Amino acid sequence: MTDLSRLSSSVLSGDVNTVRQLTSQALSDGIAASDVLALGLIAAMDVLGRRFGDGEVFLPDMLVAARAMHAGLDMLKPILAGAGVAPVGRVVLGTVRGDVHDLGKNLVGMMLEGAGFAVRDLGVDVSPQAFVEHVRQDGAEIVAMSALLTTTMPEMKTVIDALCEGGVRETVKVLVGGSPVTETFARDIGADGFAPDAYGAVAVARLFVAAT
Ligand code: B1M
Repeated sequence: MTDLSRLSSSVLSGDVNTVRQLTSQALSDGIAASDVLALGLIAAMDVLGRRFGDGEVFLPDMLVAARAMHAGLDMLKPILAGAGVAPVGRVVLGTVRGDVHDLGKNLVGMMLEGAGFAVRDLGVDVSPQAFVEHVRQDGAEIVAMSALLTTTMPEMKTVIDALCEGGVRETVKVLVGGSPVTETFARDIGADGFAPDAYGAVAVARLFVAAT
């Protein structure tokens, strides 16, 4: 049986080939994709965050680890996202302006796709105007924003303001998340929902479309 702690260590050391090999092996061993994700890939990021906070690792270490995590995520995506499901709603997704963290946002996108949502992923460092334009273009029912920095969280409010100014606030539900984001913060900025993780994001998005 594949040792998922070895997978975590390979992510931490940025060993892309071993990450691919162990991810594939774990799936062949019958380990659920969600366990490979949580216990192998996300676990590594938690360790990395602690080490970065303690000054034991630096930005380049985080970059190589993130690249290795992407390699594993790419292999899990087809399984986590499922296939050929009719869209149950349209989502415009992005990491807010000034923020380039995308692993959590990508997971949210994958899970939403897996739950049957059509997801327009605008990427990272997304301007408020881009959110508004794509809501209009796609006729989206949900705007989903991710922020990983305390300094970029306020951008979420700026996006909500832009949706109001653009006359589309009433047509969408706004979902926010990311490690520094809390339910209270979400309420304070006028978002419609908050989720602590990608699974929660799907649950909230389902509630949104059920209510329309
Ligand atoms: Co950065 N970074 N980083 N970083 N980085 C953090 C976030 C930090 C907590 C590290 C630390 O200090 N311990 C810290 C933020 C401190 C703060 O603001 N309080 C930090 C910092 C300071 C920075 C820089 C400022 C460092 C510098 O330049 N001095 C810089 C900022 C760059 C920028 O954005 N402008 C920076 C840069 C980077 C890298 C580019 C090197 C890299 C990102 C690579 C990439 O994403 N492609 C990076 C990384 C990897 C991290 C850590 C180590 C890991 C983040 C991650 O991917 N986690 C992180 C420490 C940590 O979080 N442990 C850290 C795994 C991911 C699956 O989890 O994104 O939290 P997460 O997503 C979760 C939930 O939050 C939730 O669901 C996901 C799980 O299911 N979620 C949502 C996320 N979005 C959601 C949206 C939803 C719902 C749920 O609804 C729409």
